[in-house]
Amino acid sequence: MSLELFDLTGKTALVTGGTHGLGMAIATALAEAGAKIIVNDILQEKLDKAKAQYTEKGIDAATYLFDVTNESQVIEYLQRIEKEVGPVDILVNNAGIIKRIPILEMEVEDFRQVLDIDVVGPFIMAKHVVKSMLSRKSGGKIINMCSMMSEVSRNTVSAYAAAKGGLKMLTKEMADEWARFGIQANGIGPGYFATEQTAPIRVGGHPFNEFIIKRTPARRWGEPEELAGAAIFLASKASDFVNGHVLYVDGGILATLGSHAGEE
Ligand code: NAP
Ligand code: GCO
Repeated sequence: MSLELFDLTGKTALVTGGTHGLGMAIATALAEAGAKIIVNDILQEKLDKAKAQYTEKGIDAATYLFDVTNESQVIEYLQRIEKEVGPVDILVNNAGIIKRIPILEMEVEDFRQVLDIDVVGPFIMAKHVVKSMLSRKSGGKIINMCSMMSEVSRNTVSAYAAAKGGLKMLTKEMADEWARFGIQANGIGPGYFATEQTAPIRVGGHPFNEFIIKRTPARRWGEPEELAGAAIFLASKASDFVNGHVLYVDGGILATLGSHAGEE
């Protein structure tokens, strides 16, 4: 019985922003666990490149160009996806952006854009995916990509922290409203992972790189593939009684205040 709990054969998973980074790693893991995968993006060239990369992995990924913040596009494309691929059983709200600007220097529009993509987008996506799940009485899985900033702040990422903190609470709201219908809504909270999004603070000798390595008990950045287990768990039967939980995959960051100089 045990390993069958993690088998996603016959399931269809939509990973927003799944053309690279953590989304591609998660989509790949779900595919390797048996799911049919669909990814979206807002740039056609990234979809084309990703499709070729998935094909090289032996994965037949369906790709769609739409913006998770545009409700009419989301409705249109979810209908197309249902016709062309099949109903979505697993939604991973992965699409997201960050802007690293001190509050006093941040324009309101910048703040709004981060909130729009990082928390309104997941709201729009989940609302319409769940409407289909309810109409089919199929149950389903919602996985929201939270963050260390769902729990703690750091300077210059106010909009992102407000969004990811909100996304954690939205996840709990989703769990509260939908668990009774066999739909589990949970979050994954990655620590610091090596992707395009963190490249500006990780490469080229940026001081943040040394800071975060010391701040992480595992003393390293995470690799996107290290989210596979958490993603498969929250997408599978193995988590059918897990609701409103954020599973942190952070090398131990949230477990500690950090080590002082004498304890390298
Ligand atoms: P990433 O490399 O920046 O990828 C984000 C993806 O989202 C990109 O494919 C991007 O498309 C897409 N996207 C952005 N706006 C969109 C929109 N409006 N509609 C559809 N797709 C959109 O980020 P990542 O590092 O892989 O992180 C993925 C998720 O995990 C994000 O939510 C991030 O906040 C979260 N996270 C990351 C880390 C980390 O250390 N990397 C840690 C914790 C949480 P384009 O490339 O075409 O813009
Ligand atoms: C930053 C990083 C983080 C990570 C992640 C940590 O500038 O601090 O980009 O926000 O992306 O969210 O969990």
